[in-house]
Amino acid sequence: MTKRSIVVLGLPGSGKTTFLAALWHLVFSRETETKLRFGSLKSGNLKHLNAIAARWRNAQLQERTLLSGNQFVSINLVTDAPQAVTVTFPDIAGESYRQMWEERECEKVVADTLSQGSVLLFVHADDIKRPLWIVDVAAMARALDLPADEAAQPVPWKPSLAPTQVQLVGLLSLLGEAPLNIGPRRLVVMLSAWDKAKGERLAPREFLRAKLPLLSQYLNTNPKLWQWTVYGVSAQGGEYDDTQPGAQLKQEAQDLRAADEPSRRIELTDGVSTSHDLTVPLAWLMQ
Ligand SMILES: Nc1nc2c(ncn2[C@@H]2O[C@H](COP(=O)(O)OP(=O)(O)OP(=O)(O)O)[C@@H](O)[C@H]2O)c(=O)[nH]1
Ligand SMILES: [Mg+2]
Repeated sequence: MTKRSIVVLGLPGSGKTTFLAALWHLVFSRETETKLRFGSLKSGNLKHLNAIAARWRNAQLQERTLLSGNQFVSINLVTDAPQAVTVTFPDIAGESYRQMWEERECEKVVADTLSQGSVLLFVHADDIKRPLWIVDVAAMARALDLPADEAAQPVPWKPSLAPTQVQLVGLLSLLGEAPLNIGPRRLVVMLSAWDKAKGERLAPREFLRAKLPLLSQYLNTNPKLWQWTVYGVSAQGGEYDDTQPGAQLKQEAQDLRAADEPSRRIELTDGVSTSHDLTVPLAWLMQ
């Protein structure tokens, strides 16, 4: 039995829990062929996995993972070779990573997880905070008719104002330094909510280069630390319903619920081929 750990990394709201929910349904239901198959649940909170998979099947948004709600799950996944691989996936709150970047603090249990294994880095493709240019902000202020003195007020900088790519490069750099450094690692950038981004007609790698150039350049220039690839993933296949009281039900979620095999909602692409198989990036990480 080979043991592998996959660290699921991503800022708050980047699609980590949704991915785990879809993955659990996919490997457990066996509705479609997958590269890795479910062997057994090794350890962890089965109730949590079942609850997030049930929400996913019902086309309902996942609840935000709380700092106190970090979950650690180990699943035995089986490859075609008769060897089983135990994969440990933590469902860690994006808040933990936000805290790491903004406050330079990390709980011990999160640090222990980050000190092992390959990395599945989630980025919500439709929620990227871009760098702002002073000239653009000034033009916006003029367009909004803001009084000149109000528009000119400096805003004190704080880490939460940093663009997405700056925060992600900061986080990945921390993984390359003591005490988290374990030498070269494999990394998959998962551009989540790809259903919202694919209209731009860019392959995932081109999307990364165009929308997150600093992250793309950082990965390209650090081959000693990162051997990496990138996928676009739509784990939901479209928009899900919000379960907050008073929220409107969406037609798209209704259509997704009506489909026979929920696994077919899933789309994963490397820009060349597309499949429903979320285990492909995991298999790549295990090589
Ligand atoms: N359209 C679309 N939205 C998605 C998809 N996957 C995730 N999202 C949305 O992204 C948001 C965040 O998803 P979560 O899975 O809760 O993100 P998370 O990374 O676990 O967030 P934290 O628990 O706060 O760390 C939700 O509004 C999801 O509905 C997708 O495939 N398509
Ligand atoms: Mg979550």
